Amino acid sequence: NPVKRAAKKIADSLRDDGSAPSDGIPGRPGPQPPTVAEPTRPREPLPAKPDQSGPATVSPTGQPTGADQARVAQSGNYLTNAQGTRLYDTDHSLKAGPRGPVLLQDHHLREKVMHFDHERIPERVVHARGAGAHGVFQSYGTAAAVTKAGFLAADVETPVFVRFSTVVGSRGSADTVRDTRGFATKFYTSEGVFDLVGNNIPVFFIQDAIKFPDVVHAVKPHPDREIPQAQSAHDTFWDFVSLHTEATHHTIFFMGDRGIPRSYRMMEGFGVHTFRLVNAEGGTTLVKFHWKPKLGVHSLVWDEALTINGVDPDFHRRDLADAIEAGAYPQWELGIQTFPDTPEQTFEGIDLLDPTNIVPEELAPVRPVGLMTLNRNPSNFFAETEQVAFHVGHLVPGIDVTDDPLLAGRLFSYLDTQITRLGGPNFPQLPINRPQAPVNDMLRDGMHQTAVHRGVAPYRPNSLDGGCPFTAGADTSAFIEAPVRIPEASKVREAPESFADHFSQPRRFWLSMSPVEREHIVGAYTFELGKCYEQAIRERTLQVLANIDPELCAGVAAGLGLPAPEPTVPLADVAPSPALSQIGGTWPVDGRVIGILAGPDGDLDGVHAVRDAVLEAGMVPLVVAPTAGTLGSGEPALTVQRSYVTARSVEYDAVLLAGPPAPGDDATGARDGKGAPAAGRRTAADPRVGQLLTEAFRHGKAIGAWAGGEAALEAAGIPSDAPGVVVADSGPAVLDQVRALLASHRVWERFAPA
Ligand code: HDD
Repeated sequence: NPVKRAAKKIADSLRDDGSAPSDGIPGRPGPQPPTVAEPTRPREPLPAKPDQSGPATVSPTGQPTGADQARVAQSGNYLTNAQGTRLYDTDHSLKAGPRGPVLLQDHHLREKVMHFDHERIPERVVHARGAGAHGVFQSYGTAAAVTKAGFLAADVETPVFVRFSTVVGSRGSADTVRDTRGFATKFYTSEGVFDLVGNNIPVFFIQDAIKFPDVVHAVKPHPDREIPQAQSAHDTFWDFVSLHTEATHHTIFFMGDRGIPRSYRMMEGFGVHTFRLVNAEGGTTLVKFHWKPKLGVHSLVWDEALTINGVDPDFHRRDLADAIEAGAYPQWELGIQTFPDTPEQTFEGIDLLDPTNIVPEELAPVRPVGLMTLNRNPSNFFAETEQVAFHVGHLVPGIDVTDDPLLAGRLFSYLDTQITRLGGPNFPQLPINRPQAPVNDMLRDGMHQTAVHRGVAPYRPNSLDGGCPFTAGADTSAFIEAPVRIPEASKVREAPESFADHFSQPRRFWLSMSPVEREHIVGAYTFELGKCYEQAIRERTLQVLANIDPELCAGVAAGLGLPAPEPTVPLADVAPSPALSQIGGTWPVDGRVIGILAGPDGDLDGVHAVRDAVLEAGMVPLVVAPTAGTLGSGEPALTVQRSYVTARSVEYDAVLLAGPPAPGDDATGARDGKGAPAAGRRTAADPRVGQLLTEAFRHGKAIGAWAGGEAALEAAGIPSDAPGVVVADSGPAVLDQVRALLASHRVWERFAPA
């Protein structure tokens, strides 16, 4: 009888084990198993038992499977279905005859359409539009005294992935809208992943995370019509920030030029909150993180940003990818401002737990601790840039959080949001999120589990897996929270009194701006409020501006045709922080784009020479001509990168005219006797050249001309002795001077207030 045989087999095996009751009846006392104490020393997890194994890592046909599959997702010569079965047709559904009904048994059709139906995942609720890049972080070791973080020790190289983003717009919105930019960095350190999830603005709209849904609901499109897209210029945003005045500092920052960066490569980044560093002796220091771009901090001008939104909505994304592809790797230094970790957690009277505050660099200098270089573009936008999941709670030993109430809420939100966005709790297993340190957690199962865990005891304490995994200690790189003393207190829903000053820091920002930057800020507020319908919102915002500075308020009030109110608080007596201004220095010109306008009659040898010199200087030359194709017959012929149809000045940092280019479609007449455009007026004759030049001039860009190019300037009404306009004998001579102008980013004199 097979049942009896099986029962005897089980009974025998139990007896062999010594664990069966003496009389074979379960529950009766008998010989007990040897006691297994919980092991006390770490060792590798037990090897899999002989009958335990996950999927083979190499299939019988030699194909990697399992974990390696992620790296070889597209391999082999033949189209297959998702199960690896080769397909002979992917263009026709399986039908009963060519005109017959489609058959339900067509698995390929169902699989293909099912997968397509689910290709989109929910976009990020904020920061939906972004662009990413891989790189390395090289530490200088200068932070070693204040933190034991391994990746900040001397001369350690750590892989990184960075995602830049706008905040408000959806995934398909334009890059150059006025907005804060996200600057999130994932460090794949040997002690686990550290995420620095920052912005290009050093302060935030709110002091407490409980207000985040409010500020985001206010800035997102109106719920009834879902307009405007990716804009703060509407009633609900200004309604909120004029009532919730702790937003004033962040708002003036992004009404300033930082709201429209020239490039992701030319933005600062900030950790915003104060964090806590812990050193090898357990000593703690408060810290603010800063990213300083090697190329300087530069912005667009508003009119330029508006044009780019239409002409090239992917402007920032393209700029980043092109620069990396061309080898012009963007670089940032990571810097720290450090403050003594006193019980008050203030520095020079500034509350360090209030994320609407900066500490001026003049009071606490930013000390460089390492260099980040972005040197590799993602190979798949979705797999990497879209699926990357950042979290302020991804910390490593040596870096800890503070009690900033905004940070506390973020520590919850970033884990939570990924459950919806990435479909379950196993998002850390996605290739872009995988730590590069060994992972030995006790998290199991769940949606999209791709790990094939071994062992039987994902719990602690255990004896069955030899007690593994073991917990580490301070000497074995464990993350141990700094034992910060919590002052005795009652539970309250309150902010500290020190959070109540909403105007002195915005005033410092305003006073730190140059006249040109102030003019831009006045223009930005005037534009945004001009887009609001509610008069009460405009008036209330003017009151906020009056509390920052009367000149700012008067400028905006004049633009809105409203009276400027008097301040309702005493104007703060604060010193400016020159480090906040973007104007006044000179920076490298790497990766700057030079448009070179030429026609067949232009000085093509000169264009060749200038092109070479531009490349030599690490900049990007783009030859612009009336039509696409090539220019001239010389060897090598000049490839035209932009025709008059596709060229707009907003793409270039400077424009050069290499003699009179031939006309495109001459729209304005000016013909000679044979119907051809009149010599010398040819360049001028094409309205698109005129538009390109006047735009570039208006946007404060350097313009250069030689070999007759001056005629086009004259026709466009641009005086050849205007600031930033260079006329010389040869292309290279022009380029030399233009290059010097580019080092200051723009020809600022052109914006001088009247
Ligand atoms: Fe946030 C995304 C930066 C406050 C909730 N945030 C997100 C990203 C950046 C920031 C750069 C995009 C990350 C990426 O590229 O995937 N956020 C900040 C900064 C803040 C801040 C600098 C203040 C100092 N955020 C903040 C608060 C909350 C959130 C107070 C919620 C209480 N943030 C989120 C989020 C997002 C996010 C909803 C959306 C997608 C994601 O997290 O992964 O959880």
